[in-house]
Amino acid sequence: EGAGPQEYTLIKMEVLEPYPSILESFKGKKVSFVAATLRPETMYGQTNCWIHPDIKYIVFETVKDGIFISTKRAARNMAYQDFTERDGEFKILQEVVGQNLLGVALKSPFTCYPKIYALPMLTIKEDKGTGIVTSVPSDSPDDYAALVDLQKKPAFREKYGITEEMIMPFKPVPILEIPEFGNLSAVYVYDKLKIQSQNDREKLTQAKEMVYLKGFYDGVLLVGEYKGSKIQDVKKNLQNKLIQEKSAVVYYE
Ligand code: A2H
Repeated sequence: EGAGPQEYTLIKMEVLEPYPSILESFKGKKVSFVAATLRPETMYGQTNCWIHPDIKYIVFETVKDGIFISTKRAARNMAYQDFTERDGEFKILQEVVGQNLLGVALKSPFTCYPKIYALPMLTIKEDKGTGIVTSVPSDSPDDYAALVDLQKKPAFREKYGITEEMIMPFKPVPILEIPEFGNLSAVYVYDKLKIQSQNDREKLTQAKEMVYLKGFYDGVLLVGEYKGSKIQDVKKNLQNKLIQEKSAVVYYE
């Protein structure tokens, strides 16, 4: 990893009723899955949330933002960044294995889909961010590959109790135009490199490199209040907007 700390935007994905039985004791309280992203300007294109079925997550209380779900490791980091009452301390309200969070309905900022679902992704790393990822299949090759896996493999869906209604209506949304790659850049590189699945790691790394730099320097927003602007000029403004409306917070690790 690089020299200094990495800044992430933590997106608060709010759990919608009905709460899954595992979260029943939090009924009536605001509970958010928190997802670490480097790309706050892409939140218009969220179609779902990614959870690793085998990772252990915890439920804990923050001072200003309600109840969060993340890995314990991320909670500890947050406790040193003024998220909790006492520096470095956090109280585990509950532990929950990812599998039990799959299929949960969520409300997330900026996306055109009023309700999105928590779905399984097997390449999530336990030691990065919160262990929860927000999915933007239009612009993230990893997200697009994982979504296609679920769409074309019924056995994979069924193993985790994921229904068609949680996946099929959620098409990638054109939110950024990138010269040469068009307005669904992740779909373009996925097809171009003939990526087969979320486990196609080499090609996915190549795909990410292809879209990332080009997107950052030449990408133009197609939606929202900064429609027509270059990403590099408005990325910070969009992060600030999410923070001001209390849909996101800044987090370092
Ligand atoms: B990004 P870096 Cl549109 N395991 O957000 C695997 N991936 C994780 C993760 C974890 N524990 N935590 C965060 N991430 C993802 C948006 C996005 C992202 C787009 C395009 C590229 C992209 C929507 N998903 O990331 O290793 C999150 O996905 C390309 C790398 O710190 C986060 O930003 O560089 C990014 O990886 C952080 O990865």
